[in-house]
Amino acid sequence: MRAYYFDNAPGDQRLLHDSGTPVPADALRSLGVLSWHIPVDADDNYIQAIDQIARERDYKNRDTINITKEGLGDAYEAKLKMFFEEHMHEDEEIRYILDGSGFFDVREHPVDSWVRIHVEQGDLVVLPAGIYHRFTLDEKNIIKAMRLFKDEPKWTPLNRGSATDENPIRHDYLASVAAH
Ligand code: KMT
Ligand code: NI
Repeated sequence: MRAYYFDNAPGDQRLLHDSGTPVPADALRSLGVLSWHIPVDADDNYIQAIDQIARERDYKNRDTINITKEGLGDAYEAKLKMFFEEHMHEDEEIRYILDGSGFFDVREHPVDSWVRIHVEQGDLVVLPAGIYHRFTLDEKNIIKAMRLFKDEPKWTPLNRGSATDENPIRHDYLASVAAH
């Protein structure tokens, strides 16, 4: 996993858009973004590592999502568009990348710069509830991810606007960032 400031240049969202300025792991952590690298191995050892983190963090459920033309069918274009709208969720967004790659862009509070996180196979990322973010495939156009969650996930994307700015979960998030 590699993180850097997004260059804000126009053009295909699937390109790197690397400004050349890296964002170190501790800066990501202070935004509440957690990450691990757990290689996907043929022996299925990675499952045990995932199970352990899931136990520690109380993620009781999981499923997998296949973001490809075949995996999403007719919903493909609409889903990709939705993923790339700036939004928040009232729950953590937890993704373990089983195959392929993509970009999570997260807003760095308080300056509101986009930090681009390139996730690849074996990366486990936790975006905190309330963080503004978006997702896109990269040029490989394929990602397969395990989604972990506690109970019934509240994954409805709440697009950024005056309502999300006043959402209590957003307020809790901002308080947690300020406390760092
Ligand atoms: C989401 O909610 O944005 C997604 O599930 C897409 C990314 S999964 C790697
Ligand atoms: Ni999201």
